[in-house]
Amino acid sequence: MKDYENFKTADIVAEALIDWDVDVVFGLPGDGINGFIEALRQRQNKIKFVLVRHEESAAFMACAYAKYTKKLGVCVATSGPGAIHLLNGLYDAKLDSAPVLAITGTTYSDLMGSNYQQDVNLLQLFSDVTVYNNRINSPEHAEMAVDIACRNALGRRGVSHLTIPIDVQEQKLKDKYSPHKVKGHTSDIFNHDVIPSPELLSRAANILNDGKKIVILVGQGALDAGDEVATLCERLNAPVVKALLGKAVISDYSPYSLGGLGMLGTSPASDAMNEADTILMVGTSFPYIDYLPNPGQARGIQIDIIPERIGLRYPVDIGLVGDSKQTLNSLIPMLNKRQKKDNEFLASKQKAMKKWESLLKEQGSRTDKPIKPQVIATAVSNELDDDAIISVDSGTNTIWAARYIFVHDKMKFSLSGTLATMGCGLPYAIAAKIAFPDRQSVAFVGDGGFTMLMGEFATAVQYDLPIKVVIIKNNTLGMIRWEQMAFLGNPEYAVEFTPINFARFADECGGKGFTITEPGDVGPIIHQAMREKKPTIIEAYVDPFDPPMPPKVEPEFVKNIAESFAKGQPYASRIGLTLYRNQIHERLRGIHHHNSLKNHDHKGS
Ligand SMILES: Cc1ncc(C[n+]2csc(CCOP(=O)(O)OP(=O)(O)O)c2C)c(N)n1
Ligand SMILES: [Mg+2]
Repeated sequence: MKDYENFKTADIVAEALIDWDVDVVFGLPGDGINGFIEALRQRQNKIKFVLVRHEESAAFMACAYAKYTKKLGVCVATSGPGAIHLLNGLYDAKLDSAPVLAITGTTYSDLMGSNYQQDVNLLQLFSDVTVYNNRINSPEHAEMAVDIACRNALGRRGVSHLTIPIDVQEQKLKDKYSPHKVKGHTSDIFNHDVIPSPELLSRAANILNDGKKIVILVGQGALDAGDEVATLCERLNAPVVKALLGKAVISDYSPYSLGGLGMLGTSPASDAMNEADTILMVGTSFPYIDYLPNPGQARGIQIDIIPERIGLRYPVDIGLVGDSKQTLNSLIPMLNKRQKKDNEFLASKQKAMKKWESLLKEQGSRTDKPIKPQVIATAVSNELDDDAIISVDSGTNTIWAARYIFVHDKMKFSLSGTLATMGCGLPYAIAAKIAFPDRQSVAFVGDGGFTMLMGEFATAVQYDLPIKVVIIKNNTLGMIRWEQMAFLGNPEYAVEFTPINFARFADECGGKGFTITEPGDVGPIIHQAMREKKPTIIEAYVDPFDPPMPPKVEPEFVKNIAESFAKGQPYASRIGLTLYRNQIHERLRGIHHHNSLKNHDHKGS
């Protein structure tokens, strides 16, 4: 507790943030929030202010900062339009349970609700996205409001929002409290150590000890528990499947990893889920429930720090509410160590994984022109430092990154997992570089997503953040082209862009630009670009007709594509040729992994 007598509201808010160890704030000023900006100016040696070009980026950066550091992410915007711009990034934080605090301005308290300039009812607007949403009414109210907002964002893993009327930002604390307020009653203490009861742990251990085909599914909640997950795999001879936000939980090179699950996952991971008799979910709310075992097929145990997440996606037998690392550390000693040879299920999946990896290797080393996007992702993967941080966007680029970028266990990897919004990759990479200046920060993005917030490349230049942005350039909303054809059987519509020279854009911003068009240049250019000292863009021209194939091809997919061709798909012959060539290519090498098209049900049931 500090004595804030004569401090303005804005100063009290800034001081309270410092008490919560906030050391960076992302935002953009305006007359609705200038009082608070002045408080930050006066404390710039304690809190760094990162000026963005679009408030949506500030929210993405706060979200990514929270994801990458596990600390609270904070963003700031002015009343009305600035606050409205934050929303998409805040929803990203909400849907991926990242602790973020948004601070906005609001019009003068005696003009509120009068259709005054930039007068927007922000409490109402932010009510759906937040776990805590409040207006600071006076300096006497400020410290408590910040304490509650920070504790809620961290404790409930979501978004808190505080809005401060312009006049209130300037008011000074006079120690004039209401009759029931007690000065100094609030604190900045936060603790979230949670371990389930020994009784529940032992019931969970019994189920795991009985399992024959155990699969461990990990998500971002297990990012701190990689060592424990590896120990668990060894004890149980069980493979691990990773939700995309949990890609860095365990190395892609681990013999226990079956890679990702779902549309952008691997075929051994899907098979493992189809065959499992026991599933252990750790820190994940992986949304595609059709890729999980059928209800009743497997006994289930779920570890999650958020109680209401238990049983959300799979009818588990036991829910262990707790921190992943601590819970696993309590659970592991209760598990019987299996014989090394008692590993039939694991071994079969490891064998399938070898085949899958040789397919990826084959696809990632093709020399076609136009270049296959998989080749770019593979080359990027080869140039990553052991502790690189990779931020990905939304589109086919997500699939290439998920499959062809291999992470070691010291790396970090993130994206907009549940909201799956475009535009996040660049702001995420900037936040990563600010949080970890000595680590390589790479954004792997599509040209559509990049264009949405490309102004932030100038932010990277302004703050001298030598991030590397790899743009998969297909001049198309690539993912949508395939969705229109393969999901609905329609010809593509409204998916093509006029190209932008991104390499020149990079140079003009004061960074460095590279262009890749020749297959032979892929490795050398990416190698060189990764060593640049300036913020760098590598635009890689790729084949816009290469399909993002799911791990198993459904006949529906083929049927819909044929239908879209029949209805007049404009590039039907080029697409047909690409599909045909890809198939021939893989067949010739005898490593085609897809189940025959006759076996259409990926669940095998
Ligand atoms: C903000 C937003 N708008 C629209 C979408 C729907 N969407 C998903 S992927 C995609 C295409 C992305 O295109 P691009 O960034 O060029 O990546 P590509 O698929 O070509 O790799 C679209 C429009 C979305 N996810 N987010
Ligand atoms: Mg694209």
